[in-house]
Formats: sequence, structure tokens, C-alpha cells
Amino acid sequence: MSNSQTLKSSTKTSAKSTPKKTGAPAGKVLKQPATGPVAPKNPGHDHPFPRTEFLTTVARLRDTPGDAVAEVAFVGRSNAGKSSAINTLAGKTRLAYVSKTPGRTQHLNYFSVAPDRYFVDLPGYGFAKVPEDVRKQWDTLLGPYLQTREQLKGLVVIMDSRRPLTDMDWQMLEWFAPTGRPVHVLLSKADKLSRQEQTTMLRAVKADLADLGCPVSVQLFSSLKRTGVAEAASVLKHWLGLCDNVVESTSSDDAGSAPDATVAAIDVGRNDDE
Ligand SMILES: Nc1nc2c(ncn2[C@@H]2O[C@H](COP(=O)(O)OP(=O)(O)O)[C@@H](O)[C@H]2O)c(=O)[nH]1
Ligand SMILES: [Mg+2]
Repeated sequence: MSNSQTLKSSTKTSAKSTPKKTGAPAGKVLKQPATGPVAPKNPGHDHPFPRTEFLTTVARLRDTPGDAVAEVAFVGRSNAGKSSAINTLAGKTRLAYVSKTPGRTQHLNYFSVAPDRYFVDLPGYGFAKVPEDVRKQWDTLLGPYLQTREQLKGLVVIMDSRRPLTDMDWQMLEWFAPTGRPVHVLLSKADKLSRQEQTTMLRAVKADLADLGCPVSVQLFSSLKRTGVAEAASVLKHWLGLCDNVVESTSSDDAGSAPDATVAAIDVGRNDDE
């Protein structure tokens, strides 16, 4: 894990230079001018998976939807921004927070994004104090799911861009890599880093994951600023076998990043500072 240690120390530096003020960037966007709310530039058209609906919570592998043609799973440390990322892709503010409902946090939460195509929200691993706790969970549900679910086309790993590649992220990646299926890393909350820190972090994480042993791609992502949405959507649509005209045109997606359109993207009542 020397690589992750190197990265962690560089992350600390980044975190230090990032203003700690509670929700500063969010405040900027979310505070509405006296003239009233700023309307999104492309209301309803800038979310790549607009038909996403919560489908079901699954506690046993045999209860996973039988009709699935393709699905992608989302995993990450608690508070990494996983629910926000799913909500942002779907354009629905509270959709993925259903995973926080007691009884659902340790299970697989299925979201239908198109007919027979699913997002699967996996349990966050923040509850675990040590990798051994993750191992227990892995043995019972996660491991069998990730290793045997044929419809699973790839794994999205969400990591806070200020402190990516924690020991548990590595553990998850090392367990999944032998499946040979692709991993896509979202370095979330990228709005918390300066441009230069973003570039440095992206490069460092890519370098650290270069030898993982399965196809890996890494990108910056911000639910708040809606940056990286088009890039993520293109990977996910490819994995799911969807092209833009199947789901809905997203040509006006985030390429230029539209901060005004961010209000609905994350839960405004929540605060990110830990
Ligand atoms: N600044 C910022 N905060 C974010 C972003 N995404 C999520 N958050 C905040 O991070 C916290 C955890 O987000 P959540 O999506 O619930 O994480 P999860 O536990 O991984 O599902 C919440 O307070 C969110 O508002 C982002 O892109 N930028
Ligand atoms: Mg969540």
C-alpha cells in the first residue's frame, strides 16, 4: 500500500489548502439572489438517466432482478458522494437517499434506469472500522454479488477527491479486479479542489491504479457543479449497452459545466464537512 500512502499524504496537503469553511462552495451556488431562483439552463434535459426510478432493495443474491440485461454497481466509502452522484445522473434530488433508510443500508438497492438496465447502489463501507469488517460483508453479499453476477458490466467506485484510495477502497478494488471487469473511478466533490489540485490528484490516482489488473478509468466529478456528468454517462451507457437515443438526448450535458443548474443535484440541507 505504499502507493496509497503516498497519495494520502498528497491528499492531506490538498485538503489543507482547501478552505474548510462549512459548505462554502455550496453556499455560493445555493444562495439565491433576491430576484428569485435561477432557472436551470436546460431544465429536464441535462441528466443522462432521467427515467431512473427506485426499484427494490435486495438482501439475498437470489432476489436480484431476473430480467436484468445489464447493470452497473456503485460503491464507495460512506459520505464519498455516492448517493449524490446517482441523484445527479438521474436528476432527482432524493432518489438515492432511500439507501439511508434503516434496513436498506447493508443491502443492494436497485434503480431502474431504462428497461432491464439497472444501477445498483452497494452498501457504503464507512460503517466498517477495519478492513476485516468489510471482509465480513464481502463474504455474505457483496463478494458473491460482485464476483458472480453476470449482468454486472462494471463497477463505479466513488472516492472523495480530497482523500481517495483509502485502505478500504484498495481492498474493494483488489477484490474486484480479478473479475477482469472494468472499474470507473469518480473522484467526487472535485469542486473542493483547485484546478491544479484536480489535475495533480487525477494524475496521481491514475498512476496508482495503472497496475490494478483490470480495465480502469478515472475522472473528476462534482455533483455540486455538475462537472464530469457527461464523461461518466458515456462510460455507463456504454457498459449498459445504451446509446443516447435510447435513453434520451443528453447532448446539452455538462461539457461546459453549468453551475446554475446544480441546485437540484445535491441535497441542499446536508453539509459535507466531516
Ligand atoms: N461540495 C460537494 N459536496 C458534495 C458533493 N457530492 C456530495 N456532497 C456532499 O457530501 C455529503 C455526502 O454525500 P452523499 O451523496 O450522501 O454520500 P454517500 O454517503 O457516499 O452516499 C453530503 O453532505 C453531500 O451534500 C459535491 O459534488 N460537492
Ligand atoms: Mg448514500
